[in-house]
Formats: sequence, structure tokens, C-alpha cells
Amino acid sequence: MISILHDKLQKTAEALRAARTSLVKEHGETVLSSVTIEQVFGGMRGVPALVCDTSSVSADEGLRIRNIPILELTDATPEEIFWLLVSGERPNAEELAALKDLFAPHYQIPSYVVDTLKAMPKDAHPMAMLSAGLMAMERESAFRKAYDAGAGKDELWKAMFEDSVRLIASMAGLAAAVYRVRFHGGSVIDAPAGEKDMSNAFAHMLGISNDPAWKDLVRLYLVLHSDHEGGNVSAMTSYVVSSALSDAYYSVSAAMCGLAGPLHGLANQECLRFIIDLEKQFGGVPTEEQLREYAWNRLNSGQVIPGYGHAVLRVTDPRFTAFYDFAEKHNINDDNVKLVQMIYNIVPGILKEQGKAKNPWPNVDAASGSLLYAYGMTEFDFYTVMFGVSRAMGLCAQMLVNRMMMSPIVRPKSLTIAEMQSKA
Ligand code: HAX
Repeated sequence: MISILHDKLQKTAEALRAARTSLVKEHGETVLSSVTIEQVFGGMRGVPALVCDTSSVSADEGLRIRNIPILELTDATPEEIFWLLVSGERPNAEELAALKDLFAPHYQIPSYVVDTLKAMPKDAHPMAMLSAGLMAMERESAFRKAYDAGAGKDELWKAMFEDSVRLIASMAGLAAAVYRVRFHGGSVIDAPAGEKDMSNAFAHMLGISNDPAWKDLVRLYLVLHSDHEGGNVSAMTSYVVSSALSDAYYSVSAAMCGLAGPLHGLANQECLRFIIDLEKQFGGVPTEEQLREYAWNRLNSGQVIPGYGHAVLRVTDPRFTAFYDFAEKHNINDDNVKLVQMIYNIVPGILKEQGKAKNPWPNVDAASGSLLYAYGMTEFDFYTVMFGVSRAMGLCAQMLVNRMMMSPIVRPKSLTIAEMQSKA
């Protein structure tokens, strides 16, 4: 069955290489943009220096996966999304069955990985555990073995595909093991026998609830966080690391370290902390006036409002909208969710009035945590791990595309301050 997937990806690889060769040969000297000193000091903001075919993010619409708006993909499964990211098409029934057959044996992670997690300090951050678990699993890499055995550059994508499938499937078992070891005394739950569906297996291994709505939330969560083009911290990290022909385990582990930052993936945990702190301070849902005062105090003390703003987006993140719609559809009526709605009504106005944030609207992290909390996942240190399980799909898909294109090692040029001053 794997051959039907390989055959399709072989064609994808050929098309990618042809596009790359012709662009470089016929338009190699075309200038895409100039780079200003402000951009160099400003985190390379807006510099078009990366290729990413899996997804795109526009300021006025947000995420499209292979040119499909994310709000049209909210019924998909993670396996479908991975294949769409990699191949550019949603899988047909045969391809989907083949993918599920490849994923299913790896929901159960090796016991030495669980031992690694158990050996970590009791107060280790779940993201540190996730990254360490991936490092422990590096010995499984088919890519490293293929490279060591002398596989040619044009063939390496096959080993990257093998690693990607195993890594993504293992993320379900690994993340669930992090959750059980860190928060439930180490009682790890085995992958359900015969379960082929990744989000169902993951929901089961977390051991939180059997509510079908919870399982659907896990599925939606995995779909919505899967990719966000190539320039964000985690995607760029895995791209750079893998460009040195480091395998997917090294690359995704490094990316998870970036995702763990509060300005990137950790924002979902920070959002819920913000909400819980608000409720603690006011003994429940505050009044609008109290919320305004709380938000202003936070801004005036130099802190950000988590879940709001974005480096690219200038509208409400459609992924926020998808979670918001989920809450309404399932009639989730708890205080945290009410607060998410209240913050959405008030904070954009405050951020506009303050005039600093270029985008006063919510990003994906503003709503996701309150939904997880509502279904019983109350350990918000864990939320970024949920994000990581999903994002591994986009990271692997992007690395796979780069291996198919036989992209070279990344090596931009840095300048000293004196060199910069001499150009000013
Ligand atoms: N609250 C307060 N101030 C904010 C803000 C917010 N939510 N968003 C931006 N600003 C401030 C910035 O800190 C910056 O201030 P300084 O000039 O004093 O440095 C100013 O507004 C301009 O920033 P920007 O150009 O609008 O935003 P950036 O591209 O620099 O940063 C961030 C984008 C997402 C990092 C930013 O909006 C932020 O810190 N938001 C809160 C944290 C958050 O929600 N992060 C998750 C983003 C989504 C994601 O990657 N998830 O993984």
C-alpha cells in the first residue's frame, strides 16, 4: 500500500524539482524585494526569503492549506491534513487507508521513551519533556540510517517520509505519555488495539474523557494548528536544522523548543492563565469595566495581552473563529468560555486605543485553552504540547517538500553593526 503513496510523492518531487530548476535558471536574477536595516533589526519581518508550498498566511484572511481556507477544512482528520500538506490534494479512500495503516503501529511509543520521561525532574515543563522524548527517539530515524548507508540526495525524501509518518503518529503516544507521567503519576495508557484514527487514539491515551465532543475537539485541535506557512519560529527552526541533513527527530525537537516560547506556542497556556487570574482577582467573571481596568493595568506594566496580535495577520484569526464556533455549536457555557467571548468584545478596542499592536485581533491561542479546560484538561502547562502534536504535521510536510526539492543548507549572511553603519 505504501507504493501508492510513494508513486504520488515521486510525481510531486519531480514537479517540485522542475519548478525549482526553471525558476532558478530562467528567473534566478529576479529581485523579490530589497531588505531594509529596520527589517534586519526587526526579526526579518516581511523579508520574503523562504519557500513554503504547504500553506500560506495572508494579512487579511489568515491560513490557507494548499490554497484551501482553513475554515473549509474543519471537518478533516489529521491524516487527511498531512496528506494535503505534503501532496497538495486531499487523499482518496485508498490513500487514506494506506496512510492510516502506516500511522497506526506507531501510536504506541517504545518503552524506553516512557522511561526517559519518567527519569526527568517531576517539575520539568511538558514541552521540555516532549522535546527530550523526541531526542530519545532519534535512534529510530530511517533518514539517518539511509544517509549513513549512502542514499543519494534525490532519494532521501523517501526516508524523510518514513520518519515523518512515524514521528507524527508517535507524537500522539509521546504527548499522551508526557501528560500521564507529568500529571497523573505515570499511569501511561496504551494505544487502543485496532484503532487506526490518530485523533481517536490520542484522545483515548490522554485518558480524560470519552465524550464524543471531546474527541471531536481533539480532532479539530490537531487540524487547526497543523501549519502556518514557513516563517514562524518553529517552522523556520525545523527548516534550518533539517537543511543540514539532520533528521526529522532532531529538527522537530528543536522546533518544539521554539514553540515553547511565550511569544509563540506557549501563548495558549498564557491565555488561560490570564483568564484564570482574572477570575481569581474578581471572584468569577468580571464586569466589563473591571476587565477594561485589568487589561489596561497589564499593558501599562509592559505586559502583552496573550492571544492577541500577530506578526502577519491583521484580522481575527480564522482558527479562533473555528474554536469560537465549536463552543457555540456544543453550547459550552462555562465561565472561561464566557470570558473568551467577553475579552473578544473588549480587548481589540483597548489595543487599538493603545495604538502599539499592529493587529488588535485574537489569534488561535485566545480560545483554544478555554475549550480544553472545559472538557477536563485543566493542566494548562500541557496546552503547548497539544499544539506541538499538531504542528509536527506541518513541520514534517515542509521538511519533506524541501527534501523532495533537494534544497541546500540554509546560510544567510550576517552583518556587523559597523558594516551596517557603513551602508547607512
Ligand atoms: N498585547 C500588548 N502589546 C502587544 C500585543 C499584545 N497582544 N501584540 C503586539 N503588541 C505590541 C508589541 O509588543 C510591540 O511593542 P513594542 O513596540 O513595545 O515592542 C508592538 O505592539 C508592535 O508589535 P507588532 O508588530 O504588532 O507585533 P509583532 O509582530 O512584533 O509580534 C506577537 C507578534 C504575536 C509576538 C505579538 O502580537 C504578541 O506578543 N502577542 C501576544 C502573545 C501571543 O498571543 N502570541 C501568539 C501568537 C500566535 C502564535 O504564534 N502562536 O503560536
